[in-house]
Amino acid sequence: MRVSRPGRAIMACASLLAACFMWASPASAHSSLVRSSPAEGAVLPTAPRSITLEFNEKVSKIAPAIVLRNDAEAVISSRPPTVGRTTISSTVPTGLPDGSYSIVWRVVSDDGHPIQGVIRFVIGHASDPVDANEVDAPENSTSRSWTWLPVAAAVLAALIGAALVLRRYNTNHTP
Ligand SMILES: [Cu+2]
Repeated sequence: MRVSRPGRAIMACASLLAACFMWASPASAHSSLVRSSPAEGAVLPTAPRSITLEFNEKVSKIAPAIVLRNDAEAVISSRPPTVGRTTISSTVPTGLPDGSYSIVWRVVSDDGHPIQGVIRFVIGHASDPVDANEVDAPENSTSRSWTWLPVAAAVLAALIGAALVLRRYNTNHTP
């Protein structure tokens, strides 16, 4: 059967989307952050000595990252973290002044998918609260991938519909 060029393009698009869809669907299998020290939103009287993140399952040793930034977005520390079975941790430089800080972390799940997030905390008084809008960093990618899933499904359905209509059109109208 002959399929027109736009028909073929649409079908290629649809199968590409289907691949994305299938890739995204096991999102629930990703590792997720269980707890951290410092905890999100913590107000600490003194600077922490280390940062530890604990996940619900084994994490990969591939390219873990813990980056500590101050409220001016300057990188305070980006030492390569130590990787345990379900944890990553890194030491914190001494002599940190009071203020708001953010920890941007990234780790590869045991299933091979990278996950990342941001943890905000304050050293000193709570009078300088961390503004959630201040840090323009990615949220936990697990929740994000779920939000576009229905959209992808709808687009995929529309494309498959279009491809079917085009195919029927071509079948009926091919001389
Ligand atoms: Cu995964």
